Amino acid sequence: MEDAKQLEAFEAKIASGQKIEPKDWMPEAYRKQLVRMMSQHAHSEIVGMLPEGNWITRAPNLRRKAILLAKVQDEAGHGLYLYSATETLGVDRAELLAQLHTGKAKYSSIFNYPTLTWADIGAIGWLVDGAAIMNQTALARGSYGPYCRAMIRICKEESFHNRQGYEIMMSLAQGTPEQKALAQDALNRWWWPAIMMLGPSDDQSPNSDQLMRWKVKMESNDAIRQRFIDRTVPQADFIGLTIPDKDMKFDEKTGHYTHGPINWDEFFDVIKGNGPCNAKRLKARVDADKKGAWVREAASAYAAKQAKEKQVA
Ligand code: FAQ
Repeated sequence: MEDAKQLEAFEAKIASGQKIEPKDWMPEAYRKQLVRMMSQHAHSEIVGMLPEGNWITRAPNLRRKAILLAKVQDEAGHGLYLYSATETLGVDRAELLAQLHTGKAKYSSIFNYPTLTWADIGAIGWLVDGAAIMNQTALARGSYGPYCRAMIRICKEESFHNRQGYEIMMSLAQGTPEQKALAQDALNRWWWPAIMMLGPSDDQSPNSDQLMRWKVKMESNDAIRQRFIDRTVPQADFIGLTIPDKDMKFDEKTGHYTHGPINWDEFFDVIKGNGPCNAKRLKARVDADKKGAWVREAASAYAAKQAKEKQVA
């Protein structure tokens, strides 16, 4: 079959709601887009362990520590499913990690902000995992089988992460005035970065058209952002916290919240590497890779020895 016919069959399959699987024919642009997006997603999960990992030794009690440990381990698991899913597209994990370590590959802007207080752990679960779920439940309905299947499990775990974060915020908001102030301060610092992590506005999103045509993305960045805002503002009201946006109001006519201007200069600056923690995050990943090299070598040597013994037996 020549390419035009293959493309037609591929697009018809997507239009009929069937999944594309690794051995199916796919246009090179589809494969490249998936590798870009899925590997950036995998890197985000792994880099995303760092801001919360910062508080494991300082969690306020044993229950909170156990929950946070479990959450951070879940994020490592998400990274692993996503690297494996990306490998089904014929790319090597070492190559993807090299792209992260040399700064060629992006990871989510949100993880370049610092976690200054315990309340930030609540804000991350509530807002960052909350935004991630909005985005990922849409991605789970997409066209590439291995990515969608990874999303289903990831979303279930993110749902627990989201609730534990909201529960931390609720406890602080109902606590002493100082505790409530900590929660408000965390909301003030994480609100706008969480809004931005859902990607640039649709008119500045060069990848969206192609990704939506091929049902990798099921909804635009702005549509998901609006849904996240509509769901989150009442949650803030419920626990007595204030969204740091003086223009935020509910529009009775549309049934949606309208919001003030988003500082896209800040977003583009962060993704260019100039956020408050970019250098620190990248260094932590590069150092971890170097420190873990002997483990990978030992595991490979052991696997080679086992294979040899099996051959002899
Ligand atoms: N950060 O054309 P678009 C999580 C880049 S997981 C950095 O709109 P696209 C769980 C984009 O790559 C969070 N860069 O791009 C967790 C592109 O540059 P490129 C990660 C960004 O792909 C919680 C350029 O801007 N989730 O949080 C960002 O159509 C707690 C133009 O943008 C995913 O990765 C950004 N925020 O839409 C873990 C989900 N936004 O590559 C630990 C999968 C955009 O052309 C702790 N990804 N850029 O040079 C997606 O859904 C999409 O890739 C978007 C961006 C929506 C993120």
